[in-house]
Amino acid sequence: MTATVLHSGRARAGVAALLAAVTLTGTACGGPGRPAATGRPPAADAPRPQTYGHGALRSQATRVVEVRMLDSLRFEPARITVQRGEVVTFRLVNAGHLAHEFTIGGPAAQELHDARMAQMDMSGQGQGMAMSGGGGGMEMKMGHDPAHARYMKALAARIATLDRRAAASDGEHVLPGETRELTWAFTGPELPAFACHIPGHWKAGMAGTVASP
Ligand SMILES: [Cu+2]
Repeated sequence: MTATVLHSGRARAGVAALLAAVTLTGTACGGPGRPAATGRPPAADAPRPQTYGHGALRSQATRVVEVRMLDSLRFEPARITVQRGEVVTFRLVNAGHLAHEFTIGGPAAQELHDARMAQMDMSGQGQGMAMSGGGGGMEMKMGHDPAHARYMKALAARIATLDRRAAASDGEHVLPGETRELTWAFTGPELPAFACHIPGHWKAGMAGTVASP
């Protein structure tokens, strides 16, 4: 029930957030040649711009940073310092009883992942994955609601738009009690952020920043 309420709030904020994300991304990417002018979406396997860096192999990392994922919907630490060009392995420790995830990337990638998670969740596909471990399954009560249909259509359009603009990103789901790793090369001109996109978590503040020393 709580998560449904959060979704409604997020839906209302959606248009403003989308406009903000698109504007930010257009600026941050500096127009590195995504073929938006053709009106044709890029191929699904087209390489993403590496504006914020890219995923890397564990063997390339020179440092391991442990990030704990807490049921208070916070990362600990929530601010990480990296050198430009550094390759870091994040050891993601879910120390709580809720499922969490860790997505690293720029603003459009974060918006895109959040919208995809909402789409899965609202269409009923994501219940097992997103809600496992919490004991509080999402209740789906909006199946034949025209407002829900409009929301889903707007969400799909938003995802298509963001998908054309998002730079490279990477993510890991971490179930309660699990530890997973994700390696990222901070080689881009911009530094990414990180966030948890289990429905409601990002909006509740489960996000972190990356800064240079
Ligand atoms: Cu989370």
